[in-house]
Amino acid sequence: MKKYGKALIPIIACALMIQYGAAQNPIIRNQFSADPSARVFGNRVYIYPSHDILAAPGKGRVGWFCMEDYHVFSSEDLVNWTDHGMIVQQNAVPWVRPNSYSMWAPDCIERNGKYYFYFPTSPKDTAAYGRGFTVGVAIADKPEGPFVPEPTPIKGVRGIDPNVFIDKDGQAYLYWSAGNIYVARLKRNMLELDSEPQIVADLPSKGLKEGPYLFERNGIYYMTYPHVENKTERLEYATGSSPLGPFKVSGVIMDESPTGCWTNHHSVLQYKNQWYLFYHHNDYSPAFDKARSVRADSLFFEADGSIRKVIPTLRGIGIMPATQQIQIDRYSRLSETGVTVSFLDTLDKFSGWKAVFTQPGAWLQFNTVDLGKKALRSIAVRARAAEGSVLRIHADGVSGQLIAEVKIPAKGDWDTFKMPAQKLPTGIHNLVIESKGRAVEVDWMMFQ
Ligand code: FUB
Repeated sequence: MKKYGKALIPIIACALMIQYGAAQNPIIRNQFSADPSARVFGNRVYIYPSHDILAAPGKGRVGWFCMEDYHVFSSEDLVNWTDHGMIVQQNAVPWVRPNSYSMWAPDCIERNGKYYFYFPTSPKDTAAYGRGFTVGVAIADKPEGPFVPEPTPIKGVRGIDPNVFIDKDGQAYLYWSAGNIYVARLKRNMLELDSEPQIVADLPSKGLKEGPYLFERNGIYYMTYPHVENKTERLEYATGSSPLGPFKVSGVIMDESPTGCWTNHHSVLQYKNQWYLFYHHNDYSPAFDKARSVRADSLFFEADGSIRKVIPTLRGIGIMPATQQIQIDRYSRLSETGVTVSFLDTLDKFSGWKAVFTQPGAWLQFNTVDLGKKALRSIAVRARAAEGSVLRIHADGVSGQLIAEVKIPAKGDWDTFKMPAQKLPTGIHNLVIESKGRAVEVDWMMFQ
């Protein structure tokens, strides 16, 4: 195998690792991200997403997708995510059209200790590779890289959204999309097609289909894909008895985005006995749906192997340690009136959200918080109030055990208010924060 190599190494060596806690949706909180391909490698979940940035004059096409590189993220507890930094950059790949800002949805898979990262983008040599998109590969010895791109893209692939599946017999398949979904066998080197591409049958004949993601469970092969049945994409699946199909359209995994994001793109995995759906919405960019954010929610199968529809949540996945900042605005439930959620700073949306209580008795519930094995002693809440108020924290429901009360003086400025807490329960609980006042904003709470 010819390696293109050394040019990339300095880029990767200076990549920053950032760690932050985000059990809540969206889970990637330091940049826009989309099209998550999530994989279990060793004892961690790795996410290989696309990286949306905002176009500007001379940088991509304003009003359209703008994507110049890829990062990889990982977590062991699904709460604390590490950004391992940039792994592939458009202008460091020899065959990519420079500054094409078209590094669309990727995938990554492991074979024999090597990690193969597949990405679709625009080639500079259109005579050789055609106009539009083709798919290339970068290879690493570790899931977080460094990744070294191959000098040329895979021959014979015209399209986007590569997805790779290795069956139990060791045969690898490459899926991709170009209006329809295509499949071809891959050679054992994972770099060349080993069969003519064929259209995957029998998926819906009308409406765009893209973003294929194939997995197998109990002998059923699930071909999952975003499909425009109505106006925007929803996640659907079809089942079959072979990676090549044919497949029978079997249901909807997730309805169209409630926030109007035209695209959705996903992956499905099992980690520590629970299945998860990774997908995207436009949480940090409600007005522009080409600046998206990766989310995750639990996914369940019925006894007959069908997939129960996933309802997107703010709470997301992972058991939240009580000693980390609990972003209660990512609630599991809330009272019918008297509480809303809005951005903390509309000029810096990555600073997150706040809960705004406007009515005494209003509450938010945040599920599965781990209060630990020994009773914690105090609680801290970051809040501000225009009128003095008291926040009451209950375990397991608004009429459940009162575990702490925090006075918030009418101060006007954000501050962290700490109170000793007595008789805090241990173990995992659904916590409720209830306001006794009518003008309180809360950023987070945590126990110490
Ligand atoms: O992220 C760019 C494109 O949008 C992806 O390749 C599609 O799947 C859609 O999510």
